[in-house]
Amino acid sequence: MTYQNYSLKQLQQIDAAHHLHPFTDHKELREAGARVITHANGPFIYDSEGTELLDGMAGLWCVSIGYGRDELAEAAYAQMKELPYYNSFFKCSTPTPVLLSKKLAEIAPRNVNQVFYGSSGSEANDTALRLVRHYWVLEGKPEKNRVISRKMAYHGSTIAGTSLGGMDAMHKQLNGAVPNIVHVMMPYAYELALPGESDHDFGLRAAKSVEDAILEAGADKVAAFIGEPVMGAGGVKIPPASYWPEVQRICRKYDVLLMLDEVITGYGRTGEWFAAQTFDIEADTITTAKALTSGYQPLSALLVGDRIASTLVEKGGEFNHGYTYSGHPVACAVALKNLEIIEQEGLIDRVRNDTGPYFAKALQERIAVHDLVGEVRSIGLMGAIEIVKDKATKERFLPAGSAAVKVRDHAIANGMMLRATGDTMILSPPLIWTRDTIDMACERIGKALDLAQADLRTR
Ligand code: PXG
Repeated sequence: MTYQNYSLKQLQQIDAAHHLHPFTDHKELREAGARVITHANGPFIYDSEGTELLDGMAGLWCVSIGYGRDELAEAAYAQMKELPYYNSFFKCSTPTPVLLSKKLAEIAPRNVNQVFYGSSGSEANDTALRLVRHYWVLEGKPEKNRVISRKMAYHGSTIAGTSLGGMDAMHKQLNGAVPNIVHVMMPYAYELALPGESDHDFGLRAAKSVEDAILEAGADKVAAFIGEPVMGAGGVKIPPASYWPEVQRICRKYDVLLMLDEVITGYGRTGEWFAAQTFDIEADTITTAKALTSGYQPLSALLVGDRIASTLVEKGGEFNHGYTYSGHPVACAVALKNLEIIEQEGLIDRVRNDTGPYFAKALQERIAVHDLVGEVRSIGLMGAIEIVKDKATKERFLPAGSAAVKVRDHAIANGMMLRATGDTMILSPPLIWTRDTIDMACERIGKALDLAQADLRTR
């Protein structure tokens, strides 16, 4: 590759001149210059200066089997030579999406047996929204078109994704969302539980906000509820055990479809193939992407439950929706190999029985004790660290988010890539992490917390 002929400074200048980045303040970026990641191996990424960083975010919640896996490169190469592309429109198909669909039907919850492909989680959620609304039209209830979501949910960045999501900053810039989507409270006990309210009771109260929204609109107007089993980008918010069973009960009671967004939780992150299995949720649609290919190719799979799929098939008529790259042969070949590796290496069992519990214990014993930490929580290999000024009162540093950014910057300077969202540090490591990698991460995060604390004291 020819980038080696460019200096870091030149790459940064060209980047600033021509490249608009996602979720970026471009004025700020142009002053600082981008960190240029040039290569990666196993759990480590390397920048153009040769700095090695332990990747605590698996790229962006996706590189589950780690970097530098020749098997995936070879699967892509072989497929590109044989058939780089053909569409799945007009009664055509190609072998790899066929076989991937079979595999996904095998590993998905029992009521889920059909797959619709796209290239990103956002696209898959767009498909999901269109599909549930189309379902109710086919069922003769076109007025049943409202979708209930949650504040702080992240469902992608297209117009449908942003509208389904509950991020205020994104809605402001949308300046006009897809109609008939409402947002209820999130199941985030750390900040929203009332004094003395148990986790159990809080979970029921958060679920009741879904019922209240259904009753307010009228059940005959509500198509579906959508939620991430564990809210990811919004800060790894793990609901109390009482939450999902109650949401499920409410959806059944009012005949409201249940849409799960497993773009982050899918393919092993919570210690089962899907968080639907971890939380025992029966969903009508499951949105997946990211770890489906470990990020080696862009691919999303909307898993569609039997209820919707059978109506679609039985009632007939064309579903007027699809993408050029739906069922892309190369992306599907890479996904098949990726799932095979996850299985062969027993990565999901390892998360459930070994690294997940070890990660939870390490965070509790080594990170939660720090003065700057209000709470740690984790499920499988996704975790959060709440940064506070005062552990007892949960008071935060001002301005909001500034302390977490300090922790992040010190972490990066100490060889640990992790992310801050608001005042929450997020961890979502590759599933190949071992106990040793977890130890290394905790040591580096601990150091970052100490250094941030020293800064904050002198401020
Ligand atoms: N749903 C969920 C739950 C996601 O986390 C999407 C949909 C959209 O997927 P695409 O492939 O269209 O990006 C996501 C994506 C972050 C971050 O900062 C998280 C995501 C994307 C970008 C940044 O944590 N998740």
